[in-house]
This record gives sequence, structure tokens and C-alpha cells, in this order.
Amino acid sequence: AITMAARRGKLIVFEGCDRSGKSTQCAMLTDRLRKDGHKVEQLKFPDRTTSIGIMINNYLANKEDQSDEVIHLLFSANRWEQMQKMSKLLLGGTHLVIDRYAYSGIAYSAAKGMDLHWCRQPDVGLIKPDRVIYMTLTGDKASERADFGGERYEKKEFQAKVEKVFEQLHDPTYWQVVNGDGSINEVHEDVFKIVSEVISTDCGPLNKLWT
Ligand code: Z5A
Ligand code: MG
Repeated sequence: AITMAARRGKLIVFEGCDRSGKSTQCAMLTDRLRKDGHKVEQLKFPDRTTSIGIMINNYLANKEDQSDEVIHLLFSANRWEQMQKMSKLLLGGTHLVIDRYAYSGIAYSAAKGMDLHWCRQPDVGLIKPDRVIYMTLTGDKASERADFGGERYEKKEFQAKVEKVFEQLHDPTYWQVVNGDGSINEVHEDVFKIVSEVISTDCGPLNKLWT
């Protein structure tokens, strides 16, 4: 069990507000790690391919309404439905690069005025990331980037509230901030430095989030 823990894959999560470059950086990091010979898989939340994911997609696209509580629980269930697969991959030595996680779940719901403690409960016990890379953008950069404003939550004032909740969730023991203002390649180098260090460290057995 000890060698298994030492050789397990690492769970790297990208978080942050809209258009900060999470998806771009997840793809670049995954490619780079794979080229370097690592076993690595990329996942994203919401995973819009499952039946729960389709309900979430309809909500985000404003095609369907849900109460705040229901959509919150669907986002969480959409993570829980991947836990078995994730745990298998990690224990088999595959690194996982994940685009958004429970922190987005809490940040977007609490930004609507929902109780933060209530919002956190459904995600308690998910696999804990080895590192959260929290991407920031200064000023109006987000709204200047492509496609901003197409979905339900893509409004400037709302994004500012989301950012405030992320700041409350920030845990310096395993979060690192990456400034997304630079060029895609500059940001990638910052990300890669952080992840290289995590990958070469023995992080012990898998842990559960917020337990
Ligand atoms: N949500 C929730 O409420 N509860 C939950 O539990 C979860 C999510 C998991 C959809 O998420 C919504 O779901 C989201 C949160 C909510 N709502 N909002 N807002 P999503 O992950 O599917 O969202 P998305 O559509 O992928 O967008 P995004 O994540 O906001 O964008 P991003 O991934 O951070 O950025 P990007 O796609 O990499 O880049 C955006 C654009 O900027 C693109 O044209 C890039 O080419 C460009 N870009 C990227 N990097 C740079 C740099 N460095 N310079 C210049 N331009 C750049
Ligand atoms: Mg994205």
C-alpha cells in the first residue's frame, strides 16, 4: 500500500473565474505531461456528457430552469458520478488534470446568496486535490476575451461576487495562485513549474476533501 501511495497519480485542479484561461491551460499541461512520458488524463466539470450533465447544460444555456438548491446538487452529483473512475486512475498511477471542481460549485452558488456552509456539504468527501491552481485575471480582461456573456453566469457583477467566495475558500496549504494576465505560454510555464514540483513529491495516500 505504501508503494502504491508513493506512485499514485496526482490530482491537479484548475479553478478561477470566467475566461481566466483554465481550459486552455489544462489542455497545454496535459499535452506537455504526456509528451514527457507521464500517464495523464484530463477531465472537466461540469461533465456535460452524462444525463446529469445534460440537465446542467440546459440550465446554463438558459433552456431550462432549476431551483438554486437543485442545480447546486446536480453539479455536485456530476462530480460524485466520476469519483470511482478518478480513484481507479489515480491509484493506477495516472495524473488527473481537472478543469473546475467543488470550489466552483460553492463559489457560483454562494455568489447567489446561498449559505456557504450548506453549499459545501454535498462535496464533503470527494477526492481532495493535491494542488489547486487558482487562476486570476485583473480588471476587465475576462469580458474582453472571446465568447464572454453567452451563458447564465457570465455577467461582470456576478463574477466579482464569485471571486469573493473563491478568496474565502482559498487554502494556502494546497492552493497556488497563477496570474492569468500574461501570454498563454508565459502562464503555461508558471503552471508547469508548480505541477512539476507536485508530481515529484510523494503526497501520501488519497485524501478526502473537507473531512
Ligand atoms: N459551475 C457551477 O456553477 N457549479 C459547478 O459546480 C461548476 C461550474 C463545476 C460553466 O463552466 C459554468 O458552470 C461556469 C461555472 C459554473 N459559469 N460561469 N461563468 P465551464 O467550465 O464549462 O465554463 P467555460 O465555458 O469553459 O468557460 P471558462 O471556464 O470561464 O473559461 P476558461 O476555461 O477559464 O478560459 P479559456 O476557455 O481557456 O479561455 C477563454 C478565452 O480566452 C479563449 O478564447 C482563449 O483562447 C483565450 N485565452 C486563454 N488564455 C489567454 C491568455 N493568456 N491571453 C489571451 N487570451 C487567452
Ligand atoms: Mg473553461
